[in-house]
Amino acid sequence: MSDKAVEHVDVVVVGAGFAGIYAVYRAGQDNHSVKCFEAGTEVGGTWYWNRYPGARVDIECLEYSYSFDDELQQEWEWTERYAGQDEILSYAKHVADKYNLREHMQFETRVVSAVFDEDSQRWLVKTNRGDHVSAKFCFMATGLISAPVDPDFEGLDAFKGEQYMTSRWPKDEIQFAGKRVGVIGTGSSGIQVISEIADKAGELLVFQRTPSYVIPLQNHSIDKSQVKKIKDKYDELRDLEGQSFGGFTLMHSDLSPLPSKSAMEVSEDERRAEYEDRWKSGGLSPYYAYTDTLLDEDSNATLADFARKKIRERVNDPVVAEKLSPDYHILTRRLSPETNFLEAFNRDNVDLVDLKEKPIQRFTENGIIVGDEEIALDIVIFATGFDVMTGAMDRIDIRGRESQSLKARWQEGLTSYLGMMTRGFPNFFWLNGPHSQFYNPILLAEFQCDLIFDALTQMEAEGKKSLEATDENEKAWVELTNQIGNMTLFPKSNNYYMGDNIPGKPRQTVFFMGGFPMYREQCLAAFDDLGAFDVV
Ligand code: N01
Repeated sequence: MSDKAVEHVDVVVVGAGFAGIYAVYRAGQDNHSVKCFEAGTEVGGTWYWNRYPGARVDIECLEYSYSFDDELQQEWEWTERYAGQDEILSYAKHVADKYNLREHMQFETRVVSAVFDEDSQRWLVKTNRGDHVSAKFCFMATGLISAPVDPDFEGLDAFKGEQYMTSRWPKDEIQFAGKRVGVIGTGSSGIQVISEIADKAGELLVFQRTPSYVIPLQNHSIDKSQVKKIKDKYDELRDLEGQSFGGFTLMHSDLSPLPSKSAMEVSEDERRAEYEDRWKSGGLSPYYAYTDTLLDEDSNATLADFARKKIRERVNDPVVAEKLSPDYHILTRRLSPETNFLEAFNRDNVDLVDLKEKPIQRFTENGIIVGDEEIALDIVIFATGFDVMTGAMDRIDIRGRESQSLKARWQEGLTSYLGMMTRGFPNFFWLNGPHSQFYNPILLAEFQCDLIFDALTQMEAEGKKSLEATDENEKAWVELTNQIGNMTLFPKSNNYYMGDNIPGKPRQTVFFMGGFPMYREQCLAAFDDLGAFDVV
């Protein structure tokens, strides 16, 4: 395809998920001309692509939503405590429409390269449809968990059944009735799809390599009196989110989002009661039970033992329960809130295939060979995960000063300043990306955008053109991020937080794990007067 004429804008935004939507909004508020490219046909990002049966958020919706405009917070009515994919997608569309953001967005267009031009000091962005945009500032809103790992199984081409990926689910409804359906992968996506289709498929075969720790989501219709209380004082909720580690507050319970004790400081009875309360509250509440669950192996073991006991209580067959019980440090892989996932294994039409006992050998025309047995399938669903944090940007040819490639740089080890930018790539920012705090992604995108756009305004007022991390500050940030990561238990298990699911990815934490209050403090100090940057 031949290149179109070069379009000049102030800001280019890549991706129209929640972060991209807000970046486009902020750019408009600051009177920047802006162009946003999105590969999907709609806004929504994760909630556009992951439309598999059962897809649902696990942060309460009143918190998993924008905070920037009280009118928006007040007018939107969620129907469930944890909304499903279609409702969240409707919310994203509503926001895009309310603020007339679509006029700046071009859909079904994938950015293929972003190259910094030293002469013009601008970013030249190209797409798979021949677009050619020159921008002063480049924002990557490409998602933290958005680059799927494509299935790479021997013989897959020969398989004659239907194949789907949870992360690229088709818009048409899939018929499962009477069919033999296989699901490969038992992370959060696999768990949600398995729970949803267990009673719809003729037979369901769950191919599990690593079990996940699970907890009931405890979803229910929204409690209108609770909503009224929140809406009357939304600011208080948003403040509390900002004080919490992860940007969610367990609002539908009396449990505290700000833990103050070690699990080892309390008696066994007190601890058990605390965990029981958290299981009743559901969702992500165990993350906040004690201060040291992710720091101390003994504390961690108390929660892991409790979670395994709950698995045994819910699964009838003790052999299956044992196979569904993880043995690694709990929370070092994502806890998966679910609805009736474990009960699915009590059904006659559902079987667990333990890939640790019998690994997948290859696909055939009719199904999969595990160990030396062929299992016939009509449908296979891959829920095999993502190249987390770096993957989406690595798939674009991004080149900074002296043509250095971001992907090549990151293959040597992850670099960033404040999880938003890196040296050698001036005026280039990412949202919710590598080294960002592990935090409610919608609120984090707002926080990061606000800091960056305010900085751009200040910079331009001072007649400056370029903002870039200093070498010294970047090194200190990388060191701090890795130091904190190494204080946690994450390096002690095999997980995507350390890049373990991607062969060849350098092993180091891809998230900042210091908690939002610390992250915010570091960011605010750095952006104060822009003293921490090279601004020219
Ligand atoms: O991906 P995952 P996900 N053969 O990486 C298995 C968010 N999310 O899409 O661990 C066999 O967790 C792999 O096995 P193993 C949430 O942050 C949130 O499920 O490599 N199996 C693992 O079981 C979540 O953490 C919600 O041994 C293979 C699975 O595939 C993140 O997205 C819902 C395999 C991948 O699990 C990612 O979740 C959904 C192979 N060759 C997602 N390769 C909410 O509830 C991989 N696997 C909000």
